[in-house]
Amino acid sequence: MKSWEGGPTAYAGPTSPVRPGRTELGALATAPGPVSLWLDVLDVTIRTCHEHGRSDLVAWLWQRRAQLLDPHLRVLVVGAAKQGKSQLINALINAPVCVTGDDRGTAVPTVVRHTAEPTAHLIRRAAPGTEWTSDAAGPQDRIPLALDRLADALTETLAGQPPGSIDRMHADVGVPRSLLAGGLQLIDTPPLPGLPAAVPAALERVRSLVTDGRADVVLFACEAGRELADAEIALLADLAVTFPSLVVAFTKTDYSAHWRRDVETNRMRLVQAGVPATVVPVSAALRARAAQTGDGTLNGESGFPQLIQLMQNLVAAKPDRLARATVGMLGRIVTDQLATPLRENLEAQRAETASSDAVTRLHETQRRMDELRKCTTRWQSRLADEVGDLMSDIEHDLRERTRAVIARSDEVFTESDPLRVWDDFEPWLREALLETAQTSLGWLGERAAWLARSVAAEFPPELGDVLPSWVPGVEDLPDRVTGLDSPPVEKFTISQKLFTGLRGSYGGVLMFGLATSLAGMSLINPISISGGALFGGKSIREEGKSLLKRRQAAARAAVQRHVDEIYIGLAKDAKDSVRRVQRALRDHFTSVTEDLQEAIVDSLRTAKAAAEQEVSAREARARRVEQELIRLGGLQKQSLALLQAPA
Ligand SMILES: Nc1nc2c(ncn2[C@@H]2O[C@H](COP(=O)(O)OP(=O)(O)OP(=O)(O)O)[C@@H](O)[C@H]2O)c(=O)[nH]1
Ligand SMILES: [Mg+2]
Repeated sequence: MKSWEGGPTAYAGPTSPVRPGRTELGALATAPGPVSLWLDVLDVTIRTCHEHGRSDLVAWLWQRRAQLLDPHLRVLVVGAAKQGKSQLINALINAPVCVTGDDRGTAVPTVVRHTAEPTAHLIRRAAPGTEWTSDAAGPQDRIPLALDRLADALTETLAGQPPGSIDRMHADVGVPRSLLAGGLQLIDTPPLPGLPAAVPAALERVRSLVTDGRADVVLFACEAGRELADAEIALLADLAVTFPSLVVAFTKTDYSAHWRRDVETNRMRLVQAGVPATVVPVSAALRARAAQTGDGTLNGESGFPQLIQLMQNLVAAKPDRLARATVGMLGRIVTDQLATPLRENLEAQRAETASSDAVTRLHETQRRMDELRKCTTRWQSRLADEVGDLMSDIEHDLRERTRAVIARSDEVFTESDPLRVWDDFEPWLREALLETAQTSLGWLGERAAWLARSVAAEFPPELGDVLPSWVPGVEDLPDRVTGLDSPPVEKFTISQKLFTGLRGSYGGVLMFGLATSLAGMSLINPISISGGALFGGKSIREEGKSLLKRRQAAARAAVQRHVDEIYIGLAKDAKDSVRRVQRALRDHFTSVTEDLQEAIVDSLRTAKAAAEQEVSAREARARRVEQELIRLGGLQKQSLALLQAPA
């Protein structure tokens, strides 16, 4: 091809015909060698997206598939305003087909392609997203533009269009150029909004441009005299994810004295940002002058021969290397997008394992089982402790009460003669002992009921009322309180009194008789008889007192023995009762525990089965997800292999 071709009708060289069969998808799909390889990977990727229900990705990949099978290489020229985009295209084909100038810019995308005869139309598409092709609209929506004053004609025609319709318009320019005849199509675009200051709007716009413009290659234009802005680097980094061939053209090199230094700085920045782009410095002004003067050296200095070579290489690379690399990138992105929700799903499943209903129920049931075990130990200890306390308390109570009865009896028999008071004392004693027995055993009943409640309190409250329906009592005790016969008492009979009186008076008579005999009186005289009577009376009184004391002591001893016997009997009855209560409560609470244990074991079995079922279902789900992730990993590997395949 010539380095330049002047004017839209100046093309004289042979056009490169479109290779036969390359436009037909079927022909390419079945083509042997590398084509079928990347196409196979792409088709598997599309199928996988379909299986994952990602219709958005399917549509996107179908569009890229059709595009890759299209032999044309569509180069989308983008960038900030006034960076020389339109001039670059004009200079590439040496024809003023794109609107340029400081006073007016590009208003609608302009597709510049090869035609045998120059043509220019403004095309009104059915919808903004409709493909920018020459046949994107019917004849009534194809507005012819004057070829000799194309830029003015386009500007004027656009000015006459209803507001809001510009979004659905693009210009379609056909020129006979050998460069374009190879299948290259150049697309000029309006400036990206927000650049070079901010990236979001530009990013959104460039994404819709590459989709609607069916771009194969993106050429980003930037003036050579400045550094790429951060927003521009970010935008290029985003494009580099889906476009294996990014070209950054530094324009207007004639305008900047230090363009080489600036271009190197920008190249370094791109490398540092990880943007694999081919950097081409160009000057449209030098190219135009070279075309006018026919100066080959100047044309070389303009940088356009390198750019043309690059474009031709890309056209040649499209069916194989470029398509492979594109499919590799698409495969990597798509498999990542498909794998992300699967990985999240896997994570969520793992998180669910700890918090699932069945597992929570299982843990809760195990906790209840542990609680029941602890509770069993607690209530058994509580029962044993309380029974021990009750035994000692009841014995002590009985002992105290019977001691009080004995003390009262002692008082009675210290002051009174058992002979006289026994008939009144004996009923009192029986009554007092009966009352003691009733009070102590009644208290024992209350303590037994309290004991039952205190053992029941050791069970967790959520189990409800575990008290026995019966009240542990102390019924059917033998009647231990019996009557007490009068103890055998020594009575002071008349003959004993007479004998004691005579024995006492004998001494008195003798003593006084001997004393009075000294006075010459006989041994038996009135004085000695009086003395004898005195001594006899005293002996009778002393003997009477001594007999009373012996009776009282005998009565006290008899009462004490009697009360002790009753105490021993009552204490035995009380202890037996406590043991009976203990056995009854132990049996009751053991049966309550067994019932609870049975119920918990049942629910433990059910919860375990449910948890196991859930775990195995989850594991099966996780296995499926993992297998799918492995499959996606394999697909991604194939895609990466396409990226790394030698050119
Ligand atoms: N000196 C010099 N000026 C240039 C060169 N390329 C473009 N220009 C000038 O830069 C200005 C803008 O050029 P355009 O090609 O319209 O820039 P653009 O990026 O298409 O502008 P918009 O369409 O508004 O985004 C015009 O005045 C051009 O003449 C160049 O290589 N050298
Ligand atoms: Mg422009």
